[in-house]
Parts: sequence; structure tokens; C-alpha cells
Amino acid sequence: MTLLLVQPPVSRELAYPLGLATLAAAALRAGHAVVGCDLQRQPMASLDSVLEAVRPDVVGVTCMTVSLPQVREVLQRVRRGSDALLVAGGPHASLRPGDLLGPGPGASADAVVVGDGEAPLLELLDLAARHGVRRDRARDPGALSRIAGVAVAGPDGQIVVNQPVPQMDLDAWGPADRSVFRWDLYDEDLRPSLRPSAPVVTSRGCAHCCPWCPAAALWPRGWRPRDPKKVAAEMLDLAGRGVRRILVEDDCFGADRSHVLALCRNLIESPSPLPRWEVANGVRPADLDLELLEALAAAGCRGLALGIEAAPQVDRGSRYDARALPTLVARARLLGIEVTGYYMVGRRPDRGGRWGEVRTRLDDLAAFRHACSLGLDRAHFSVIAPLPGSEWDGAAGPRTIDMAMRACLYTGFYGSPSRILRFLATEPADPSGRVRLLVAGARRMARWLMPGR
Ligand code: B12
Ligand code: SF4
Repeated sequence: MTLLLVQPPVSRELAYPLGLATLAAAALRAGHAVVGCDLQRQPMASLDSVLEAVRPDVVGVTCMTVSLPQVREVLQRVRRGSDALLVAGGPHASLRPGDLLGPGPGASADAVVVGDGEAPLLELLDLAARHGVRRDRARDPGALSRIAGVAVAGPDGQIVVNQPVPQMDLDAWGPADRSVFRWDLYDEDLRPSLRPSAPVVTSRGCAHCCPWCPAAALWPRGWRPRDPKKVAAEMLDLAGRGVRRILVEDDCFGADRSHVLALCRNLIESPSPLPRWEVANGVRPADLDLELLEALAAAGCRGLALGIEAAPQVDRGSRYDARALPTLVARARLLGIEVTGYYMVGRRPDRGGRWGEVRTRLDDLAAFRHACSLGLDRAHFSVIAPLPGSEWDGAAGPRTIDMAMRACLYTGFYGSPSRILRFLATEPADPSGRVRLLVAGARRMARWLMPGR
């Protein structure tokens, strides 16, 4: 079977489609032909010619909540230009399969995969091969509803979610494939010495339940590790191919201390040079300690994002000992690890009432002061959005005033002369290289601050 995997435009950042690359690995190993189409890199209209050239039997598209409108356009184009079996998956598809199975606006998928995509996708490819689903869906109308981990629209339009896939060994299909979506084309890092970069995951899911986050609903089985030996081998292989910065994108890196230590040990004990890697998607400060920081640094970790989320003085529900943070940040920096802080800003649904707006702005300023006082290398201020599957689902979305406040926080944080100088000093460059770096930084900032996606 020929499988076409489609990445819709996601954001202004060019991000490597790791989920699709993971599915590509499983499909290739099962003997299917796989083609990738990344609509972050090419215009939406080009999908029509890709469909004509590839003539896929199955088309898979990944969907985050922010990309739902673009995914609907993809579905429409595929329906117009092909009779392939049309499958959607990814975070939004898993949380709200009904949004992609009609009867909402636009065309709908034949099936939505909920959660881990590998096993259900292989079954769908087999189904397409065995029953000719592509050309004659009516031949076995019930077949889709027998595949575990799949949601379909029933005869009267109701959404039927089949039984979940049995517990999956995350290493069963080997590491992500990096050829269908070529890793060397994703070259967005501001600092030339860190290009190209590539993402990996060492685990999936999370055992916690923060009110703004859908992780618990997305991965009801909680936190699941990959074999640290295999992760280390994947990281070393990427570094050997010329990847200069490996980004660990786990939901909850650090969930299991022994897993982190095993990964570090495997990297350190390898005869190959240590890769340069960063924990990009945030570690809970509660999971960190000085010994762990030292192990990370010894294993080549050079960047660590901390899920500070709300400034501790604001978040009185205090999920961690805020007093330990300054020591952790200072020690990490001494060990050569750059530290990023992730903060949530804007109106929290539980900050209502007469003084809600005032308290929100005070919270935002407290987050800003906290980020500045901690000596972070970078800070991200995300506006709280009511994501499906999270505790705050259904609350009002971000308002213009929240976005404007976020723009002020970013400008205040990154616009300070000392931080600009620190950023310029990160690259050993001649004056013209420094100017290029400055322009690239200003462009990136403008992209972050633009309204919309
Ligand atoms: C890297 C990343 C990004 C990248 C983009 C990733 C991309 N190319 O799609 C960037 C940095 C741009 C990004 C941005 C944002 N992100 Co983000 N991001 C991630 C992160 C950390 C890793 C994604 C990943 O590679 N996972 C590993 C792969 C293996 O898993 P996967 O993608 O889920 O794929 C598996 C299954 O979902 C399924 N699957 C996926 N696609 C498909 C397709 C088919 C056909 C099938 C069958 C199956 C299938 O099979 C795969 C293998 O089992 C995840 C958290 C996480 N650890 O997953 C959050 C996550 C995806 N992001 C999230 C969010 C909320 C955001 C932001 C909105 C945050 C913000 N406030 O700004 C922004 C949106 C950007 C914008 N404005 O457009 C949420 C999405 C929730 C949702 N409902 O959509 C997540 C899940 C984090 C979370 N727990 O809240 N993000
Ligand atoms: S924010 Fe992080 S720690 Fe909290 S539930 Fe989501 S993934 Fe887990």
C-alpha cells in the first residue's frame, strides 16, 4: 500500500513532524511505501499535485487543536483529488474525534485514530489492502469499527470509539524514520552553530494533571517510558549524522528519576562523542535536584526548560518548593546548561469576579518579575487557552488584552540590553555575523508577537 502522511501548517515555527515520522517508521517496516507532505514547507494548494503524483491508497493527517481549520482544508482537498482511505490522528483528533468525522464544516475523515497511532494505522493499511477499502468502501462497512484505537461515524452520524489499543511497547517499531520527512531540511535555529536540530521523545504521557493541560486525557495510561538504551542509541545516531542539537520533547521528562539517570549513563558509557541535547518541552521543577542536574550535564545536556507555569508567589497551590528554584537555575548555568522558564499568563478561569482583571495583570507582572529575577536565559509566556481535554476546557479563550500583555512581557524580557548582549555572545561570530544574529532574533520576536497563529 502507498501511504501519504500530511503535516498541516502548525505555527510560525518550522517544526519537525515527529509523530508522523514515528508512524512512517512503523509503516515502512511493515513493507508499505510512505511519502511525506509537509504543508509547513509548501503551499496548501501543492497537495493537489502531490495527490495526483503519489496516488496514495491511504492518507494520514495529523491534527492539533490550533491546526483544525487547516486540517479540514486538507480533508477537503484529499476528498476532491483522491479516493484514498482518509485517516486523521494526533492530539486534537484523539480528544475530539467528532470534529473530524463530520457532520461539521468541510469533508470528514473515514477514521480517526485515538492515542498511539502505530498499531491502528498498520491495521488500516492492512484493511485497505485486504478489502480494497480505497476503491469500494461499501465492501466491508463494519471493518473499520473492529479496529482497536479507531473512532468512526456510525450509520446515523453518532461517533463510535472502538476499544483502545492494548498497552503498547513504545520501542516495538524502532526509532522514528528520518527519511520520509528529511531531518536536514528543518533548519530554523537562530544560532548557526546549533543547526540542524532534531526532536526525540524518551517517553509518552504524564502522570500529573495540571488544569490547563490535556496530557492526562490524551494519554490515559499515564507516563510510559522508552528503553533508555534505545533512546541513547537514537540520539547518538542523530549526532553522528550531523544533528547539532537534539530536542527532547517529552510531555514529562523527569517523571522517573531512574529513567533519566539510565539515559545519562547510556550516553556517557558510549564510546561515541556525547551529543548536544536539550530538554525542550519542560521539566517539572519538583522532579529536579542538584545530583540530577550534574548527571544531565555530564551526559551532554546543554539546555533545560523548566515548567514553572505560574510564578510561585502567584500559585499558592504550590506544586513544588519554589525556594529551591534559584539554586537549581544557578547550578544548571554553572554546569553549562542554559535555562528556559515556561510561564502561563492571561486570565485563568478561576480568576473571575470583580477583581479578576486586576488580579490577572498582577499575576502576569509577578511572572515577569520572577522570570527576570531568576536569571533565566530564556522565558516563554504562553497565554492560557482552554484546550479540549483539560480541566479548563470550555472557559473563554484568550482575549486581545491577554495577547497584548504577552507581547509586553516578551518585549520587556528579550528587549533588555543585557539580555541582547548575552544572546549575541552565544555565537563566536564576526561583527557581520552578530548583525545577522540580531536581525534573526528580531524577526523571530516579531513572529511571536504577531496576532493569529
Ligand atoms: C513539538 C511540539 C510542538 C511544536 C510543533 C509540533 C508539530 N510539528 O506538530 C511547536 C513548538 C510548534 C508546538 C507548538 C504548540 N503546541 Co505543541 N507540542 C509539541 C510536543 C512537545 C511534542 C510533539 C511530538 O512530537 N510528540 C511525539 C509524537 C511521537 O507523538 P504525537 O505527535 O502525539 O504522535 C502520536 C499520536 O498522536 C498519533 N498521531 C499523531 N498524528 C497522527 C496522524 C495519523 C494519521 C495517525 C493515524 C496517528 C497520529 O501517532 C503518533 C505516534 O503514536 C507535544 C507534547 C508531546 N510530548 O507530545 C506538544 C503538544 C502537541 N502541543 C500542544 C500545544 C497546546 C501547543 C501550543 C498551542 C502551545 C501554545 N500555547 O502556544 C502551540 C501551538 C502552535 C501554534 N500557535 O500554532 C498540545 C496539543 C494539544 C492539542 N489539543 O492540540 C501538546 C499535546 C502538549 C500538551 N500536552 O498540551 N508544539
Ligand atoms: S503541564 Fe506538564 S506536568 Fe502538567 S499535566 Fe501537562 S505534561 Fe504533565
